Parts: sequence; structure tokens; C-alpha cells
Amino acid sequence: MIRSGRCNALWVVRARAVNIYRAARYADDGYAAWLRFMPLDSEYSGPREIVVECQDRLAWTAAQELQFGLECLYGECLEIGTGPSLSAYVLRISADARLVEDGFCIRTEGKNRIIEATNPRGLLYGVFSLLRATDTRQFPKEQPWIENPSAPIRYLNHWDNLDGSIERGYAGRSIFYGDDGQITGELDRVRDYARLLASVGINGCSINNVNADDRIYSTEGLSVAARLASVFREFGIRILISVSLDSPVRQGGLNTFDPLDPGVNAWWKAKAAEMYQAIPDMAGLLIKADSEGRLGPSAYGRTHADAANLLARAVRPHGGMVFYRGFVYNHTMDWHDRKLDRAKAQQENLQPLDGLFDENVAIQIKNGPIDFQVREPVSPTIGSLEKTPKVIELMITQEYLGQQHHSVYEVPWWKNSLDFDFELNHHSATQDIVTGKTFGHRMGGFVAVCGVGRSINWMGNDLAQANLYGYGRLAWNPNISAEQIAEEWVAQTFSRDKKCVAEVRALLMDTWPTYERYTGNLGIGGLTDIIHVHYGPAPESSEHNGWGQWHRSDATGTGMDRTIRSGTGFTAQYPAKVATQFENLETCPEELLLFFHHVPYSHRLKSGKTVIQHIYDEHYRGAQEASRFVDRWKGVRQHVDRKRWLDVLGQLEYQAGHAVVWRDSICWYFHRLSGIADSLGRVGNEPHRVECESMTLDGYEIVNIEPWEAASGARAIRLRGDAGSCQTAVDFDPGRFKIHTWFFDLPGNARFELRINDNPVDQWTADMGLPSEKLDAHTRQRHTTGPLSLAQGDVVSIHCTADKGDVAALDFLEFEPVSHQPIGVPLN
Ligand code: GCW
Repeated sequence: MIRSGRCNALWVVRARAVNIYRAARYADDGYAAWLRFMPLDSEYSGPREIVVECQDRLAWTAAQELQFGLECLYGECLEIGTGPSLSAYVLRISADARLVEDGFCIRTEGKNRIIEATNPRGLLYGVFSLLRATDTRQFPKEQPWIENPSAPIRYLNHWDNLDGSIERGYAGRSIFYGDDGQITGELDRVRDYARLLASVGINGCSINNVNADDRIYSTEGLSVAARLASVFREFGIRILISVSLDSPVRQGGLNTFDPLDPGVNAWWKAKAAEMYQAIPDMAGLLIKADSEGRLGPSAYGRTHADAANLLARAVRPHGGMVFYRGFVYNHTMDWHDRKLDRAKAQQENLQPLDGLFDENVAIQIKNGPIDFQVREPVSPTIGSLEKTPKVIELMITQEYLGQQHHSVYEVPWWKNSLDFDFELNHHSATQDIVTGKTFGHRMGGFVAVCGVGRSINWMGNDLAQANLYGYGRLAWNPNISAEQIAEEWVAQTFSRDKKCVAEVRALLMDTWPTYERYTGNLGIGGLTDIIHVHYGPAPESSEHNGWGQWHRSDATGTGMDRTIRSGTGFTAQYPAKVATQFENLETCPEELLLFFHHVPYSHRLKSGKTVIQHIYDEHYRGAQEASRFVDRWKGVRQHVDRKRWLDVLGQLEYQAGHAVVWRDSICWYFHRLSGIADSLGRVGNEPHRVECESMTLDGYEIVNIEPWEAASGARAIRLRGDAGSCQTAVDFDPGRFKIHTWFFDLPGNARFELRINDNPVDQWTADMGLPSEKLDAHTRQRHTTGPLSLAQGDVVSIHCTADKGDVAALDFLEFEPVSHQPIGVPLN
């Protein structure tokens, strides 16, 4: 075989350096994610070399990845060269008409394995797919093995700010930008990140928040953007830049940003030319305008089409696209007006403009009409913009889904949106529409908001990586099942052991339904605090303000009436068949009932249960399921490396506790509002709890909690000074108990010590870094001690030390008899 002298030597040197670097980094800390390539126990019997038939850097990267993957999997290091060879993996660019851009074909020819693609990116995807199949032992049956991506756009959006913070990021600070307001890049990490993305077919990535800071496209900023672009380019990923419509004023010194002003037009043209000079292969621009305080075309009475086309014409000579966000609404609506509806805003704003957008504009639409809630109908705008290419926007970062402190596998939720059929006359599932098939658009696809940060495992929660992986796989092929994606991910990430794969897959599959159960049922929305942190329960926060995430719960009923007959008329935005289905109470899918209808609490569901009883039951069931996640995870202990097993265990234990916070807050809220008792007698009747307010206090004071349902009895205790304690004597029958201490974890590291008869038996520090600085349902959680034996008269006390603002606040102690099964509805 002839090796291409210098070029090849260089690549081999680089490959070795990269491998050493990787080996050092690839401890079982989650950094390698699904690219661990754990050794297989079978002998290698494949081709002996790797031949790259084209002199393209990306093709060489593909070869190196193949070399690295096979070496990890089999311990065989194949040489890379330019051929010819009798037994090689051959990486070849071909004009095979069966392949579209980025697609690949893998076939056997004698002793050679040919990987063909129409572009080098396709070779990289072919290699990663081959490695995945080898790693998971799942080879497709069909020969040749041909795969084409579902759509050309398979992008991520980063909401990273230039000061290193990340909007809605829950895994540490930005991997793109440094601290202290400097704009710097952590390029090693970015490179490893790009590699992960490429391994699942992601081919574009925006590098700054849609709430855009335009310094990233100042002359200095562009040099940073260009550095990031060059790293992403190594793995076939093109970058996008988020822009701010008022830049001609802010950055350019003009006195207007009117989209129809010739000076503004010229400014953007010049800016685009500057951007493309720095980043010749930039995918395009992304823009959020007239939304949540961002300036937009309405400032000059112009339309979204005017704004989008202004940018589109600037990037068009360079082959760029404009992604115009459909997330347009008024957040200062009059909540008294029962006809107003935030869900209607996108369609009202964009539909009249269908046909007026330039052809290099795509409208980027969130899967639901509100905002990434745990359940929403699919946004009608996806089905209605027939003349305009669209991309669907999904959310990987778990803003409204527990912010990675809760494990929620989102793929089933996304599939639910992608499989939804608009019931037009032809293939009209969401996935057909956004991939361009339904209305014959060449452009289209997928975008997801991703919050990876400097946390060693990228997501802050090892299980949350499944969402990043799953998004890429789904964008590549939306027909892969959520179960299969989970299986592949577990096998590559944790263990190939069949039992482990099945158990973790099943656990992942249950997380979204469970999260929905203990947060917001029947399409009511998340019931989280929508004004501030979007994390724990705060059902009242949606009401009586202009944000429009109303659920309209009152003393007699709940749900938002969006019908044509008596409500906001939102249902009319869907094609006729679907509209009729949602409009009628009898045919509206129950999981969306409260999204579309306001019903009395006594309304009977198909199960025969009333809505209020369903809400109680689902919350109890959800919390019970969350506590079983802990036991289920314990069942795979021997298959998962210790660090990650312990990390996930800790996360699931926290989740189980916070699910109870959710359950209680929501049940208490609806119990008080409706005045209707839980027929199973659970709500408001917690026999094993002792309120801290009623204990003997030393150094503590009693405080009222807002909102009231965030603490038991609406009150808690907090330290007045640096230290103190509370104590209670056991006045129930002796036995073995788990003691749950319900406390609040504020910023600062307060310390707690639990003593029995003044003997220390447990201690812990409240240091989770939860997203609130108040005593509320975001910060309330539990710590569990025991089981241990208690006898009548034993004194249980908690001794606490404050730290900075953390006042070691406590809500109650709960003595759970160990034989005690939590009261709940039987699990199906
Ligand atoms: O859900 C909201 C988020 C905002 C975000 C906005 C959007 C970037 O809370 O943080 O802003 O959506 O999608 O633009």
C-alpha cells in the first residue's frame, strides 16, 4: 500500500497525540459519553488497513476515528494510507444516485469494506455508524447498508452568553466563552464536543444566545467565532451566529434599524461579507425578534418577512440561510381578557406572511405553541406555513423538565410531537412537514437547544446525555424508536450487558410519563414557577400576569378554554379534522384536555375518575414511581462504573424527594382551591410528619413561606444567627424508621447534624446549588437517615450551622416506618 508520505505521517502523529489525550481523559467520568468504545470480547477479523481515497481533511478525520474506534474495541491498530490494498476499509467519495448529501453506503467487496458517500461528512457519519453497530452488536440486515439523513438541517442552538454564562444551562459555564467577560475558547473541549455531535449526525451549531449579544460579530468577536468555527469544521459542523435586529444602531452607529431602510440594508450586507470572510462556510444567521423584549420589525411597523428578508439578502451571496424564530408573542397581555391566548400568537404573526419570505429563510418553530412544557399539542404553525420551509425547535436542556436535577428522557416526548399528524390530504405528520416532504421544500429539519457546559459529563447528569444522543439520532432518522435509541445509548455509555440495557432503557422510557404525573397532568402545562426559575412547583405563578401561561384554575374548575365555541378560538388554527377533534370535549385526547378545555373538577374522565381525583392520583403515582427509580437503578449496580453509578443514584434520590415536593405542593394547591377531598384520604393527611415549628427550638425562628403551598403548613423555621437546633421526642410506637429531614438548600453550604438522644447519627451539607435564593419549593428537599430503631421518648434533634446566606431552614421531620408502603394507587 502506498502511503501519502508527509501528509499521512502528520496524521498518524496527530492521531497518536489525540488518542493519548483521549485515553487520559476517558476515565469513567462521563466525558467520553457514548464514545467509550469499551473493548469487545471477540476476535477482530475485519480488513487490515484503512484506505482514504480522497485528500480531504474530513475524510482523514473519518479514517482516524475508525482507527481509534477499532483499536479501542478490538485492540487492533490499523494503518491509514491511500491504498491500494487487498483488505481494507476504503473511504471513497462516490456519485451513487441513491445517496443524498451526508448519506453513506457501506458494502463488502471481496476482503474490502467500502464506505462511500457523496461528501466527506457522509464518510464520517458512515464510520461512526459502523462503530456504533460494532459497539452495540446491531448491524442492519440489508446489504448494502445505505442510510440517508431525514433532512439537511440537523442543528443545535447554544444559548451561551459571551460572559461564559448559559441561558437555561444546567451543566456549568460555557465551553465556548471564558470567565470575567473575556471572549475566549476552550478549544480542546469544543473539539471533543464537536466529535460527539458528529458521531450522531449533527451538522450545524449556533454559538451564541438568541438573546443575542452582538459583540460576537464585531470585528474582534468574529475572530473568536472563526476560531470556534474552525474547530467545529474539523467534524463537519458549520456554525450559525445569532443576531440582534438593532445592530445597525448599536454596533453600526446608524440612527435606524428599519428593515426597509437602504442604509440598514447596506450595513447588513457589509456585515455579512465580513462574517463570511472570517467564516466562509458559516451556515447562516439565527434571529429572535419582537419576542420577550427583543427589538424587532414592529418598531418600524414592518413585518417579520421584512426583517427575515433583510438578513436573507445579506447572507444569500455567501450561500447562507436565515433561521427566523417563530417564538413571537406579547408577554404583557391582559390576563382578564378570556379571548387572549399566547398559543395563538405564532400563527397570527406568521401565517399571513406565508409566501413572502425569501427562499433562504426557514421559520424555526418550537414543538408546542407555548414553550417547551411537559406536554403541549404540536404548534399549528408547523402545519400551516405551506410555502415557507420550517425547522422544528426542540429543547435538550431541561428548562421546564427538572433542569437536569430530574432525569427525564425526552425522546418519547419529541417523538410524540414528530409523529403527530395534521391530517392534511397527504403525508402530514410533523416529521414529514419539517423535513420538507409534505409541502415539497428542499430545506428543513431539526434544531435543538442544548445547554452543555463545563461539567465533566457535559450535561451535569449522566442520564441527560441520552437526550443529546437521542436528538441527533432522531434528527437523522425520526422513525427510530425511542426504545432503540435508549438501548443503543445505554449499551455504548454504560454496559452491553443485556439485563442492564433492558433495565436502564425501561427506566429511561418511564421518566417522561412519571415527570408529567408528578408535575402537570392532562395538558395543564408544567405548573412550575414561570416568572423566575422555571423549576419547582408554583402553580399560582402562571396566573394574573401577562405572560400568558394561564391554566385558569379557580374554585370550580381548571383548564384553559381554547375552543371556538366558548374560548379563545385557538383550535381553529388546526386543519379541520384536527380542530374538530380538539374542539370537542369527547374527542379531545385526555392528555391535552386542560390545554383545550376548562372543565369542572367533577368532570369525569374515561377512567370514570373525576379530574380532581385524577390529579391527586397521578401525583401520588408519579412520586411513587420516582422513588422506584432509585431501586431500579440499584439493580444495575454491578454493570455501571462506580462514579457514574453513585452520581446517578444521588441524582435519582434527590429526584424522588423533589417529586414529593411537587406532589404535595400541587395536591395541596388544588385541594384548597377546589375544596374537594382526596377520596383516598392522602392529601392534607400526612401521619408521619412532625412540623419543625412545633418542636423545641433553640436559635431558630418561625417564618411564613410564600407561596404557601411550598412548605407544609405554609411555615418553616430558619436560624436567627450562626447556629441552633430543633428537637422533638418520639411519641409513637417503637419500631424501625427512615427519618426524612425536609430542609431548604439555599446558596451557601449550611450544615446539618441529626442526633438521637444527643448522639450524632448523620450529618450533611446543603450544597446542591439549586436555582433559587428563597425558602420555596425549588429549594425544599429531603435528606434520609436510617432506617434506625426508635423507641418512645427518644429525642431526635437536628443541629445546624448557617453558611453565608444559607440559614439552615427546616420544614418538618418525617418518620417513615420501614415496613410502611407509601399510600398510593396501585401501579399498572
Ligand atoms: O422559554 C423561554 C426561556 C428563555 C428563552 C426563550 C426563547 C432565550 O425561558 O430563556 O430565551 O424561551 O426561546 O427565546
